[in-house]
Amino acid sequence: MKLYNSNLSPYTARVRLLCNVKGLNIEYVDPPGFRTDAYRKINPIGKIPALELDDGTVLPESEVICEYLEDMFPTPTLRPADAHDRAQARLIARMSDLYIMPAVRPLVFKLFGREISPQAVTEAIPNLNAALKDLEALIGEGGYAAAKQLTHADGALAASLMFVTAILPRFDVPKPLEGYPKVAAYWTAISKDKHIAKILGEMQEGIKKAFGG
Ligand SMILES: N[C@@H](CCC(=O)N[C@@H](CS)C(=O)NCC(=O)O)C(=O)O
Repeated sequence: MKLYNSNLSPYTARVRLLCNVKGLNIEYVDPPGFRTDAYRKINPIGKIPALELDDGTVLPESEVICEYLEDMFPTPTLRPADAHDRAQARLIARMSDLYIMPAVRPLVFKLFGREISPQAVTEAIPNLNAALKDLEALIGEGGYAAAKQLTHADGALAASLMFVTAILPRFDVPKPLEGYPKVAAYWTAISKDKHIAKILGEMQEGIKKAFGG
């Protein structure tokens, strides 16, 4: 199998977490540009990640790819056994995808020099604070996002928080997790998990390469 990947991307990082934990033999390749005609022929959405299966089928969307890898390669698993814990893991992964990442995205686009409205940039930090406030109320305690064990939610959330803590200081918010003690404690604890540390290190390299610092 082949993963269209970039070390910078939090969405690809969460897929690499599963590949690493499961010991999967997956080739990582650069896409031929984003949203280009050449890449849309491979993945019509034009974004990374996309997983190309051995029969040529291509799966877009990080969540879908993670679920597929869990279904196909169930051992070891990042899905908690208990249904309630699974729901909590899915909830945190969705909060990351639906609220945290969309709040940070305009700032990332701005750093990339993309055309982005001043209003979107102005609204980004309040939107992010609203998302972090909600996360503070729902995040698991004990060092993991859910279930007191490493789950696929940690791939999603830790990668998002890597973006938050690396990007916000470039917009005069040096400590973006200040004011969210449970989220900050989670971030400190999860960064020490060896599988998470690996994907965060790769993201850090990608961020440095793209934006310097
Ligand atoms: N919902 C998608 C989001 C993927 C995404 O936005 N990927 C970014 C890289 S971090 C991308 O490919 N962006 C290209 C673009 O927007 O032009 C997922 O979970 O896979």
